[in-house]
Amino acid sequence: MFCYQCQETAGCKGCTRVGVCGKTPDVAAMQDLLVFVSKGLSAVTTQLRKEERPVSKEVNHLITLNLFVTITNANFDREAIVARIKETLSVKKELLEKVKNKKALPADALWEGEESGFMEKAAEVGVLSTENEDLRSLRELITYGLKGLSAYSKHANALLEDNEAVDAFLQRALAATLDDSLSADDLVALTLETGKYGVEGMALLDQANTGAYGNPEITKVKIGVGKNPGILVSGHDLRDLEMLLEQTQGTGVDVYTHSEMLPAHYYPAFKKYPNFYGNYGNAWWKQKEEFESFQGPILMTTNCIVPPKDSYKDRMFTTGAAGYPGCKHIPGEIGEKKDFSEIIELAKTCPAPIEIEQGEIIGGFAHHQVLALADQVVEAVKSGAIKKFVVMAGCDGRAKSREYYTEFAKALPKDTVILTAGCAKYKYNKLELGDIGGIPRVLDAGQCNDSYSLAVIALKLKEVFGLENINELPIIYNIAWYEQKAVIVLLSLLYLGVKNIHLGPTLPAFLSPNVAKVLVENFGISGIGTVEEDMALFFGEA
Ligand code: FS2
Ligand code: SF4
Repeated sequence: MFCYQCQETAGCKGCTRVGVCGKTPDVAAMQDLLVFVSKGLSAVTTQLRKEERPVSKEVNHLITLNLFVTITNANFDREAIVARIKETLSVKKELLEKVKNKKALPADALWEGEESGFMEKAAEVGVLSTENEDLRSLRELITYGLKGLSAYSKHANALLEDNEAVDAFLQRALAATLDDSLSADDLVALTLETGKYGVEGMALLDQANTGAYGNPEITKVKIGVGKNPGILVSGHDLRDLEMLLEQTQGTGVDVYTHSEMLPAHYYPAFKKYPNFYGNYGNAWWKQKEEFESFQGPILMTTNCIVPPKDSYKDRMFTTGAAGYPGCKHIPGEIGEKKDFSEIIELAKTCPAPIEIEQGEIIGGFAHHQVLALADQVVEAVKSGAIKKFVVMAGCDGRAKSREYYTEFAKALPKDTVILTAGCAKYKYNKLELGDIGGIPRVLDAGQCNDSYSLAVIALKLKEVFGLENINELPIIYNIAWYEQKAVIVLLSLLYLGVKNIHLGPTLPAFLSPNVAKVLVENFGISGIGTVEEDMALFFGEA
């Protein structure tokens, strides 16, 4: 196997024996093949669109879910992945018959095969099959961005929102990674275009989430526990959470969020459920301890899954793109009502969660709420009470080097405000960093996709201050990344013209020296230093 798509890749180079995430070589092979056949299907759909033939939403959804399944920590279930490869090949075969000009298709798009030949084919089509390291780097950068975009599209689709232009681009770009005639310059241009559609994809999801559940508002979320048994919901899918909340009414079972599901508490629509208790635990990587002490069933609606311990494996469930062998998967297509009764019945037999924390945390600072406070914020900037905003969005992870983010947050001057989104916030959201004239010093916009909110806020501030360029704002970008959704967020920020982003704790292994040089020269991207060095760099003081 060879995989280097996430920040925790072995030795900052690539996982070759087994994934640091727990992905085994046979699962890695099937994920490589699923990406490959999705590229083939995308070449076919792209040609059909060129021939002005329609492509159905179901096919769009198949491709986005395929990519989502291959995101880090989403799906470890070989059988489920094999089933998706077979379905993709069968859909492709059907669509191929409708293509008039088959000669326009790359040979890879014509590949067919039986399960007995899947391992052999997978060995030919992995990341290293592109020999030139710069082309490989760009192809993978685009593919990882598209994986992130697929995740966001899929969440919007679950709320019955679609954007054909986003799907058409996603498939065109995916197919382009099979095209040997494209130069490095062509692929750089396609990388930036991926960022453009990243913004559209996040805007679509923002519209889907706020349309269905209202605009996030300032909310205090309990982090202690109640006396009832509970169900812990992790991942990012708000529609799954909604269905679970509906089905748990009157059952005596409370629902808790975990990790990236925390921001669900900020939406008005979920506040009407009396059993929506609070948030339990921290970012994804602490789940081994926290799922054990939770004592009740856990529903993983997406990544990030850590291979479960036997002590709670039989009470861990997956749904949607998520999967783990031996954990029950709750089925349900887009638009269908999922049946969570088995989880609820199990919860009734479980003890209440063991308390691991007490108190409350505050969040809900997505664009609508922050813009409602715009006068206060602008006044604080004009008076000098707020000197700088620091965007510290992104992901959390296991690496010890990520303690940098806690120390960085603690060391920030008291006249700075952190803007955050994603699970990166768990490194500092319980630190009690205080407020500036009533504005909390950590403003949590929501999940990683709500980084879109941070861009909307920046664009609005640019307008209010009458600036020409987004980079003239007093905003520092110090982003933590882990998996591929962070890649689409990064490409989206680059598309919006944001320069001098600091990315850590390490730069992606999939950036070849030449590709990294392009990003440094054109966008001023850099890594992080020590907290002391970075304080001096950003604020001129140690
Ligand atoms: Fe965190 Fe994992 Fe949100 Fe990533 S829970 S690293 O999926 O997308 O962020
Ligand atoms: Fe390694 Fe990350 Fe790939 Fe897992 S997803 S195999 S940890 S590079």
